[in-house]
Amino acid sequence: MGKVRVSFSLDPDLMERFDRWIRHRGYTNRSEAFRDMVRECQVEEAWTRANHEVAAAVVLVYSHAHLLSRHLIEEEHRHHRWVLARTHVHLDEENCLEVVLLRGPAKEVARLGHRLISRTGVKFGRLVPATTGKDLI
Ligand code: NI
Repeated sequence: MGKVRVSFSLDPDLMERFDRWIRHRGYTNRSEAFRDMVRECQVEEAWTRANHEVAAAVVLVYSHAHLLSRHLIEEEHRHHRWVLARTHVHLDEENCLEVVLLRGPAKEVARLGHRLISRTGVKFGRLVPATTGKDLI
């Protein structure tokens, strides 16, 4: 596939910060960093379209004392169409870490993710928006 050459101007300070940032991230050149930034914009944009198919990871930390596992599993069963997989590890005597992988229309995936996170007893919850990768180059 051919490439398009892009040139744009930036303040020297901003360029310096960008170069520092790409070094910290482990990029070896500006082009690869820029490509990833554009892909990130694409993923973000896809999430604004309700029916667009997306993937996501929901990260949950909770105390198993709340019988929360059961509620979470019930919720996942109710929306099994969107649940790809789940992983549960016992962090210590009390705490559990769970990662639920979802795939489906952005609206449904976001709704289910937020429903899991907002359950009483969840100490930490994050919906990590991802992509099925189909539309990315
Ligand atoms: Ni556990």
